[in-house]
Amino acid sequence: MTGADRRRMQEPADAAAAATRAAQPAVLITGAGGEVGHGLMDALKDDAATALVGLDIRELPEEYAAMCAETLRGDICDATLLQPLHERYRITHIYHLAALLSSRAERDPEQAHRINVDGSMTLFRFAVEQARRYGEPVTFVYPSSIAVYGLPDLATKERAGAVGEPQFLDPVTMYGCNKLYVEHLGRYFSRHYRQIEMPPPPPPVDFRCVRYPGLISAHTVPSGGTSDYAPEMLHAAAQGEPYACFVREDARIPFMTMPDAIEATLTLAHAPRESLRHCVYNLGAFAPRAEGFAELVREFFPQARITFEPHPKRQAMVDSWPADVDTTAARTEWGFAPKHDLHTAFAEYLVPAVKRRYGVA
Ligand code: AKB
Repeated sequence: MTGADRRRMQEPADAAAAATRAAQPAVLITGAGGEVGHGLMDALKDDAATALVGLDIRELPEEYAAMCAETLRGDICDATLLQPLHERYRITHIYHLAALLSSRAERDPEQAHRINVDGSMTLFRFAVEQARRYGEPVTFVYPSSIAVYGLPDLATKERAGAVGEPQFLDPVTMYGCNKLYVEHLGRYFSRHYRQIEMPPPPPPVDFRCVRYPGLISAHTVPSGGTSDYAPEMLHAAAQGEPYACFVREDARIPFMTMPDAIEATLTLAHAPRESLRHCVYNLGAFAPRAEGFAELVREFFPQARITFEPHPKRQAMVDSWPADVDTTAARTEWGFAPKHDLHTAFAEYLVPAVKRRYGVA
């Protein structure tokens, strides 16, 4: 190698080092105004070494905006929104939460594809540019979903039990198709990016993905999802309102509490790279039938008025999702260990917190 060659190789490294010195380390959260976004911001706000940058289509509530070094309001597909961040921040982690959930996505599939897929591609491009400038891959944390699965019928769902990550990947919803495709994009950017170049460039992205089950929070009621029947049932009972559940009594999918989902997402984000053998991990903590969930709600709120009035299309989506998921990979590779089972979720987290929230004795 000549001296000129050595200088040519050294220059980008020197430029990256200078840029790194000038820019502040930061975490970017898209969809920061949603329930997972709030949970992540609550958990990350005290890390003085890392700035938070929150992006959402809506204005962030003041309390959460105050946790951020910078907030961006706008469309996730708008690359110009992100452009100014390159100069100011070295983004170490992206938590890409912005998405249109499953029921909403079925009402406007084209829009869902734009937000869920094109929006993700905008973020991957942003990560590539960050990696080029700062000479380090960006840890890209992506919540996927049980919606990536598509079980063909109830008999197969019953037989399959706890489904593993590579099984039944034939989603029937636009949202599920979008999530599965972005999982593949993440694997591409972290393992095969520009593979034709010799030598191939270092991976711009360290992609880490969890497939969330239905999530239940005591503090927020989700909207636009199809697993929403469980949190809706609980929040209605706590407010003394009747609730007509949009799936059958025997409908069954996995769930976990919001605090366990936040904890798991952060644990995966910070797990040592060498311990991770997969890009995508199932998460889940309990998998009751809708009727089992209603029984527990009635146990804690004896006045609860719950009926079952299945919506055929939303029911079909839930029927296509697994009754349970196999979480062995997450448990063994990075120590996934949810604190709440179904009973402690109610007794120790959901019921005390929703009672406080709605001022119930
Ligand atoms: C939805 O219902 O769309 C989401 C999910 C299962 O990912 N909660």
